Amino acid sequence: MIAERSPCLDLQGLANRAGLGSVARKVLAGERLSREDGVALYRTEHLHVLGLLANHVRERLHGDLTYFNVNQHVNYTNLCNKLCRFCAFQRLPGQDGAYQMTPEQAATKIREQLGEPVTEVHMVAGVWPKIPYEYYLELLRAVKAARPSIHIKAFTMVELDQIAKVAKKPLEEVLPELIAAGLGSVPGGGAEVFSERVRQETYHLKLSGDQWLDTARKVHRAGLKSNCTMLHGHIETIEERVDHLDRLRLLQDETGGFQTYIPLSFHPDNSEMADVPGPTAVDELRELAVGRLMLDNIPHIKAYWILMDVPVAQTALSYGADDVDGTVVEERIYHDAGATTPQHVRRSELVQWIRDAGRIPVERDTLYKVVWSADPMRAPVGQPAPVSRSLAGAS
Ligand code: V47
Repeated sequence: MIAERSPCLDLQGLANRAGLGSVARKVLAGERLSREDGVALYRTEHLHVLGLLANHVRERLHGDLTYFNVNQHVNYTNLCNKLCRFCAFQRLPGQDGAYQMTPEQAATKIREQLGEPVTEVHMVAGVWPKIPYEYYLELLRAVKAARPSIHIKAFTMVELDQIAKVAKKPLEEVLPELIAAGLGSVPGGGAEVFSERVRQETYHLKLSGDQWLDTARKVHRAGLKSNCTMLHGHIETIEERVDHLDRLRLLQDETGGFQTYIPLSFHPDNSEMADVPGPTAVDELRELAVGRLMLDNIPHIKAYWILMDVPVAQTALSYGADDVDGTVVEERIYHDAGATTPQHVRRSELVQWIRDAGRIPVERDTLYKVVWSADPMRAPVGQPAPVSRSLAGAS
């Protein structure tokens, strides 16, 4: 059992004074929060009380353990016909900077990192209907051939929907073929905000919330784990965010297939929504904390360091987050949209960032098996990452 960090803290008293008494009672009892509770958490001015509540849950589940992985991203094409207004990465053929890697070029990216202890490739890209089904299978096979031990986490629900379309087969038939070619799990992108209003205004050509969730359901039923996300800090309302979280939570009750929730901070630069300022660091901490508290059935919350300044990601480890993502190597989606973080960090830097935040670094693989641990007693190498109590269970 993982000890809680601040057993003497009068969290209930602090929450009472912040007007969050009834929410805190549920959090301390391990009870599910309602949509109204979610709205109250977003509206509170007492960010630190919100953070303490989220930290309580984070430490109840994981103690001080904080996960990272040694990974590399490959964005195999930026060709895209979805024309999302928030996206600075997409290109049409012939536009400046448009590209599509051949499977062999993607494999070269993998071979370039053979000297590093990479365990995962994260492959997401644009959606381009002229790319044939065989390309996706070849891409998976080429990456696997370049590094047979690598776990391929690839294709958002939106890409999978497109792959099934070009395959001219139901996704249920396509998924086993992708798995046979090397697919190991699915990333969390493409969900945006499930609100139909937001979809009509910003990403109307992409999957609706129901379609995204239904695709995730099929992915989980095929035996694959996935992540889930929410793109926040643009035109969405608090109620729309709560609705999004609640719908993720309901699907997780049904399938148990989500490993990690990642709030994606909107980056406005070079997009059609460049006039929208995007979230502040305080907004990012709030988003992570509310996610930790509402998503009582999803084991991990990721502060994806690429999206936020590194000190914010470190602070987030006390606002509900227990994962910071990985070494990344090369990232296009956020850097095209103005991210100023580095693109590549070394494994040793991730370890140091986590230690500097007062937490215990644990290297995991994609499915949260422990690869290396700064505390092998609490997180034994080769074992699944410990989640100390049943996720929604009472303390
Ligand atoms: O689907 C695009 C989002 C997603 C912008 O599963 C933007 O571990 C903010 O899937 N500002 C792709 N967000 C990223 C993604 C991801 C990232 C990190 C970890 C994981 C994981 C998955 O990025 C897209 C879209 O939702 N996005 N443009 C933008 N300007």
